[in-house]
Amino acid sequence: MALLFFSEDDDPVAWSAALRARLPDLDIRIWPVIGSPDEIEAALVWLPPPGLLASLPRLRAIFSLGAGVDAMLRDPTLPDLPLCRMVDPSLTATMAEYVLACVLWYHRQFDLYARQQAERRWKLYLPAPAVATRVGVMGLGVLGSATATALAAHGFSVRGWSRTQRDVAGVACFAGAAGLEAFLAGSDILVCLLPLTPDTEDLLDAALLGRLPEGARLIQVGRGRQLVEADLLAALDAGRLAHATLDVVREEPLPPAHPFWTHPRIRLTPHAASYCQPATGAASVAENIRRLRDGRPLLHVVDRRRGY
Ligand code: NDP
Ligand code: OXD
Repeated sequence: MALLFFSEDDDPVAWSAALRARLPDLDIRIWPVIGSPDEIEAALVWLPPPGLLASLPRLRAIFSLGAGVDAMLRDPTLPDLPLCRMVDPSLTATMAEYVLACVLWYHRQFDLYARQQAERRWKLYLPAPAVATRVGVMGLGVLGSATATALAAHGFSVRGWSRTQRDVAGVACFAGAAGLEAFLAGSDILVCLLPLTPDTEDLLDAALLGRLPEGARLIQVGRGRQLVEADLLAALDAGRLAHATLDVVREEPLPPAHPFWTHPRIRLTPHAASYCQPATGAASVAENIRRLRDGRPLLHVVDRRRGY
């Protein structure tokens, strides 16, 4: 079986080595040197150009190098084959670490102190205990539940929101439209870890941000298209929101003239919150290749009707 590898962000050499360590006979074709397209039966990809997967006549399964598959699902030519998303301990651990770091930064008022430094002001605010900071995590899936658990372990008061009711130890769980208002009302720091679907596109708008407590902070690590950017700017400029950390934006890379670059209450990272290490990620891909060869059910198959 030949596997196509396509990614402009991931290291094909490291991935090939990690996969061959588990499947020594695997024939890996790294784009654009793919040989005969009709020999390729599986594809391991991140942001493949639309039409690439449809050009492989004997393709049987698609493995995503990322957890979110929204970009692939937007390709109208995407073959109707099992699409498996990435579930990997390093992706999960780095996301929990990133969000914990951001929450700690807000909890210890580093955003306030950064503004004070710019004004040459020296004023102490006594630190509050972690339990006094209420963090709301939108999305309680693989990444959201691990992140909420890490925040709770640090002592924060954590709540989570999902489509269906979840049960995460140490986390107050809310679900669906009925639970959203109460969830938001108790989120001093809102973390978005939702997949991008028709239901979550533009979800973070003026109405939603207006339901957060006055002076709340936002950590956006889901997908850029979930946030109405003009509504965030309005909420920050009106003082309704105190600050936002954005790892994902509607257009990546962020265009040079975009107001986010210089906004004093926005901190940006370049879609860097979490990363799947080949050394660990290859284990789940190799397992799925074994299952594909043996005709067994694949792991982490996306439900295309739900969009995640
Ligand atoms: P999962 O599929 O495991 O979890 C998704 C969660 O979102 C579930 O709890 C689901 O609810 C909830 N959800 C989905 N739709 C809705 C909705 N309409 N209303 C309420 N809740 C909803 O995904 P992961 O945790 O693995 O990944 C989440 C997202 O994180 C990815 O799709 C990607 O966009 C983003 N991501 C960002 C990265 C970065 O570096 N910035 C890196 C990796 C991922 P339910 O439990 O009921 O199904
Ligand atoms: C992902 C990402 O979805 O890195 O894995 O955004």
